[in-house]
Parts: sequence; structure tokens; C-alpha cells
Amino acid sequence: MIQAVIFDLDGVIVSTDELHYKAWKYIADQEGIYFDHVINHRLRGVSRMDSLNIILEKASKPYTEEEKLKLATIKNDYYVTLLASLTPKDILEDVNLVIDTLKQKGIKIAIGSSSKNTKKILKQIGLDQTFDEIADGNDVTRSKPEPDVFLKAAKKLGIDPENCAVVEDAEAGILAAKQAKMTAIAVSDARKSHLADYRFEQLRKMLALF
Ligand code: B16
Ligand code: MG
Repeated sequence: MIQAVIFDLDGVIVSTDELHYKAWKYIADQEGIYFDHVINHRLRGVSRMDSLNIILEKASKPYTEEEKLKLATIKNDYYVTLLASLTPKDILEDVNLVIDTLKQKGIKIAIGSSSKNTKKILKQIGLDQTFDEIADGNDVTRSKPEPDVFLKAAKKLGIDPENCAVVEDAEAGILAAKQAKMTAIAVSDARKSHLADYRFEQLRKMLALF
């Protein structure tokens, strides 16, 4: 029986895709590296350093770990300034309805995100007091598709992974959910994943499971 739902943040609750794109594009241009929306798409759900390594696949010279850290810091500083533009209006469709309904039914809710900026983002969109627990990129060293962030969320909730469902928009997140032995609910792009247990075009359709 599903007792808790763990929501991915970026792409499920709010879309920060374009803000990540702008910030990574700034880095890529500065370094003379080709970067476009197709490459940006591969960064969904992937940690900051893993994202940088994907971008550097197109670089013409090798980068030291120190140089990489510097680039990731510049990217993040820029990205954080862009986050200031987010407001509650950016909450994605159906999110408030789904959260309210799950709460009424006594289902626990948590966030399981790769982002180290999770708390900042939730504050910007006015959902910082909404979730029972938050597990994010600051809680784990191995990012999705490893199951760590979802297992951490389940642990914080005090609920067995088998009784948790994950809502994800990225293939890496669906893989992470299945590795954690959780029910995987796919929305958006993740619906392409063969591993998902359920696929919904609209988030509200997941309420049929409760
Ligand atoms: P940060 P999610 C992920 O969030 C984003 O989808 C991904 O594009 C980003 O690289 C990652 O967070 C790390 O974000 O640089 O803020 O720590 O989809 O797991 O909620
Ligand atoms: Mg996501």
C-alpha cells in the first residue's frame, strides 16, 4: 500500500529547465564549447558536476578538477540569481490539487531532488512549509539514477521504501525509484521509460491510485 509520495522537484513541481540552460549556456559560451537545448535536456535530474561533465564532452581541451569546480561555482552563482525570478505562479499544473488531495487522504509527501538549491526554490514558489520531509542533493553524494536521495526521503519519513511512490519527469529518476524498490510514476518525458509502473499525461491522474 502506498503510504507516501516522494516528488521530484525540477520538472514535476516547477520547471527550472530554462534557467539551468541560461546559466550553463553562459559557461559554455565563455569556454567556447557548443551547447544547445538538446544537450540541456540530458541534464534533467542529473547532479551539477555530472551535468558539467556532459557539457565538457564537447570541449576541445581537458579540464582539471579544480577548473571544473570553478566553472560549476560560476554557473551556480548565476543560476541562483535567476531563481529570484520564480514565483508561486511557476508551480506546475495540478501540483496544488494533488498535494491537497494527498494530504486530505493522510498520505505523507516529500521532495526527492538532485538539486542543492531545493530549499531556495521551494521558498521562491511558496512551498517551503508544505512537504513533510525534504531530501536533496545536499543529503547524498551519489545522484540519480542511484536510489540514495529517495531512500533518504523514505528514511526521513519513517516509511518503508516498498510503501513509497515516486513522481518523476526524468529517466534517471525512474531508474533511481526502481532501484529503491519504490512505485515509479512517470510524468512528462519520463513516460518514455520502460521501467515506470504508471505513466500519466496529467499529474492529477495519479490521484486514481489513492
Ligand atoms: P543544482 P531534480 C535537478 O533537479 C535538475 O533537474 C538538474 O538539471 C540539475 O542539474 C540538478 O537538479 C542539480 O541542481 O545545480 O541546483 O544542485 O529534477 O532532481 O529536482
Ligand atoms: Mg526532474
